[in-house]
Amino acid sequence: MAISFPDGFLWGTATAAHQVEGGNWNNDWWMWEHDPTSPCVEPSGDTVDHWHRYPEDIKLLADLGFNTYRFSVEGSRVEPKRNEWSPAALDHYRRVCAECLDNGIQPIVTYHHFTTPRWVTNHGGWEEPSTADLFARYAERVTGALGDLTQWACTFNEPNIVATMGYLAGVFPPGRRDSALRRAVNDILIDAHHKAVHAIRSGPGTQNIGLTLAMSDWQAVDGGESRRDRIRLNMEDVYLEAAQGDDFIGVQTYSRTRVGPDGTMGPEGDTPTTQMGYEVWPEALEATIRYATEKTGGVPVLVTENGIGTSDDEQRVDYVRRALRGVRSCLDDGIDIRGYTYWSALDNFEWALGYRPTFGLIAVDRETFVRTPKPSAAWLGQIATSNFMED
Ligand code: GCO
Repeated sequence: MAISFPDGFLWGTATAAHQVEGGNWNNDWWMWEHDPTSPCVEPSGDTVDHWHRYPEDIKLLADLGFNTYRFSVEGSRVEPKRNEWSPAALDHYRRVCAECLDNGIQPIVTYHHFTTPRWVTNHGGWEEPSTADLFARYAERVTGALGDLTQWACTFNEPNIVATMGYLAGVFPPGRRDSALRRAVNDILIDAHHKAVHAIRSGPGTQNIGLTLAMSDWQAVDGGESRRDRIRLNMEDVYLEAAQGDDFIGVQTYSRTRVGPDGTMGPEGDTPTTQMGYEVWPEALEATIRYATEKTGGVPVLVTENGIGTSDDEQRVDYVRRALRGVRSCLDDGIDIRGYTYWSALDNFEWALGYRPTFGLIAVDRETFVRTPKPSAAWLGQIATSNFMED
């Protein structure tokens, strides 16, 4: 049986500047990677040298059949010091957008994907309310340079992860563990999002503007409902509410999380797990698309990330197939889904876990930088080209 997708459906892959470009030494993550007290297993270094090799990568993605590519702009390159803007860096990202368009690919630009310039961190980072205004200025600059070439803008990638991992769990910079502070950071990030939406809308081009959210299929177990709802409130609900009125909501889903009366529980019984330790649970995508739609009051969905860290490429195909069935079932119920971007285009730097997890459709030799597409790349590219999935 073949499953079809709507005309004009966006099919793509995603990356983030710090995870693929290499040499992003002027941001908080680079400092964190080199801090012996952080949980990082290794530094990012050159990553996969996408900074220089983006033409080859974009061409490869186009040849595979994709019609969109989501990437992020590195703020520490664009504004390396307060009020010192880099026209060369902006020009670089303009060339990336142009390269996409020349290859028949719609760029989806993320303005902030986890990394924050060092000078912003010194200014107080995301605990400092005025950082929201600095971010709006930055959004205005980036839009001034790229707006006429782009139609899709994500202000923040997973602000809920920035707040939760950085200010509650302490595993992302700045390594804090303070639940009141985490809620304050949520508010500042939401303020920054709204200000950036306004700045992007005021600039050149016509953008679909939204934020992307790390979502999970939060499942209550043994009476864990109220605990589950409390966790989800500060993790997802406050952001979904803030996204009402946006042009889209970026759904990013990898697995489910079970919650009992005492809190989150690990994987169940013999459910297989991924390199990240998550349960292999691709059905979570359908559940989270439905939840995002309900909580935003029907804001259109773009699946901005979904994927699996695995060394078994057949398992990757199976995972995506099951996830796409869920997308189809949401479409059947009239939910407005604009596209699907797989995380990730390339094997890359997975934050504190370094280069161990392999999410990519394309493997990279980190000595020679040679790219080798995996069978899953051709499989998903074929779906992208035909807008059909054989199931
Ligand atoms: C995120 C980020 C990506 C990750 C991916 C795999 O969702 O956390 O957008 O940078 O690499 O999710 O964990």
